[in-house]
Order: sequence, then structure tokens, then C-alpha cells
Amino acid sequence: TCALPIYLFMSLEALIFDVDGTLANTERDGHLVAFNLAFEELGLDWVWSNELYHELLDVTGGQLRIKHYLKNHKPEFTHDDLDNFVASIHKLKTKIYVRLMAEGAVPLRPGVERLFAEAREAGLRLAIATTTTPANVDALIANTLGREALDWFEVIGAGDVVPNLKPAGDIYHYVLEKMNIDPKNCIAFEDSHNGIVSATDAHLKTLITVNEYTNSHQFDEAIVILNNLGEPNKPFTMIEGDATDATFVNVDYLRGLHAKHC
Ligand code: XBP
Ligand code: MG
Repeated sequence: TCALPIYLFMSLEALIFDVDGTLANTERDGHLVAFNLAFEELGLDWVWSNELYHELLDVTGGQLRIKHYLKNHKPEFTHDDLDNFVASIHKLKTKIYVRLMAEGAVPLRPGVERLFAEAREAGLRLAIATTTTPANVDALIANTLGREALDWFEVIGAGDVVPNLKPAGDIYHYVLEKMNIDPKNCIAFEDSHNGIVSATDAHLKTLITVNEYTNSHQFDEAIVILNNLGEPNKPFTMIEGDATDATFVNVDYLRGLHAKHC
């Protein structure tokens, strides 16, 4: 616990959210579907099962993931201009993903919309730090919360605005710098090992909500690990963390966590 004067300096001011797997189960119901549809449309006989995708998710970034797949699962495949070829597949995949979002393929995870509203009400600053392509973030937010919700986020750090994708800390460093905020005044929200490694590199404390792909990941630095953020009528399950009476994540709960772990 912190001495009072320090605690006052270290008040919770901002929440920084990962997108894929954290705000919504976009990996299973969005990205995986879009990759396979893109392969099919291009006449490629590549089919990614859910099981294979689980493994491929260790590599962040869609283009790097495709290259990793080719190297490890299609070693016989060659192309004169692999970079451009993969970029063109990925471009189609993004187009399909955006269409899937417009069709409402992926809802937000429990508690996400409520927490955004409560955080805004409490005057907390919001931001996004993700590896995914910016158009994907736009599409998810606009189609679940409405286009105006894009303005709720002071910074949307996405994709290759930084040289190195997660697990490198670049994207969190970028967002913190744009916000001109001390990481000690923030909490990051992540779902994966690569995500928490990235946030921790930027000296952020991280709340984890796991999903089917990440529930066996290592989260040594997490301030708490939950199955999801929970709702008043749908309590979260705490996987690891301090005892609490809370049954869903709200601003009071986050302030308590922050004070305890600062
Ligand atoms: C997300 C990613 C992205 C998405 C696919 O990681 O790694 O590559 O899977 O999006 P995180 P793109 O949740 O840690 O940010 O195809 O646009 O890369
Ligand atoms: Mg994620």
C-alpha cells in the first residue's frame, strides 16, 4: 500500500484498452473467419482450424502470422514477391473483416460497454493500444457502440504506427507519450501474454480478462486475472487476485486495485 501523499499523486486517471480478445472475441469470430474467407476467395487451399489459429496467435500481426504459417505449415510454398503477395492477401482479409463487423458478427464482451460509460461519467481518460489494423478498430467500435464512440478515445494507437508490434512495448509507449501521462496513473486491459508483456514494458499495471485462446497463458505481472469484466447480473469469476466483494468491474473497483498495486 502507498503512503497518502504518494497515493494522491498516483490517482487513477486513464484506462488503456487492447482490442482483440479484450473488447470482443474478434480473433475467433472475426479475424479467423476473415483469413479463411480471404484464402478461399483467392483460390488458396489454406484452411485455418480453430486449433491451428490458437497456435498461430502467438505471432502478432496478420501479415507476420501468414508468413509464420507458410514457413511452418506450407514449407513447399514459394513466391517471387512474398512481401507483396502477403500484403495483398492481408488487404483482402481486412476488407472482409470490416464487412463482418458491419454485419454485427462480433458483440462486445460482458461489461465493456458499461465500463466505458462509467469511466466517462467519472472523468477517466480512455485510449486504445492494439496491434490490429486501424480500420478494424474503427469497424468494431462503430458497429457496436456507434461511430461517435470513436471520439471517446483520446488516442487510438493501432497497427504499424510503431515499428515493433506486441509483445514489444512500442504501442503502449506511443499511446502514453501522446496522452502525456505517467503510466502510474493508468490501468491497461489485456487478454494475452504478448499483450501484458507489451504493457509491462511501458510500466503499466494490467488487468487481464482471459478468453478461450489465452486462459492458459502466463500473466505473472497481472494485478488481477478475471474471466471477463462482469455485469451486475452476471458476476465475473476471479482466476487470480485479491479477495473482493466486487462482482463486476466498475470505477470504484479499479480505483481500489490501482491504489493497492501502485
Ligand atoms: C492482435 C493481433 C492482430 C490481429 C489481427 O493482437 O495480433 O494481428 O490478430 O489483426 P493484440 P491484423 O490483441 O495483442 O493487439 O490482421 O490487422 O493484424
Ligand atoms: Mg489482445
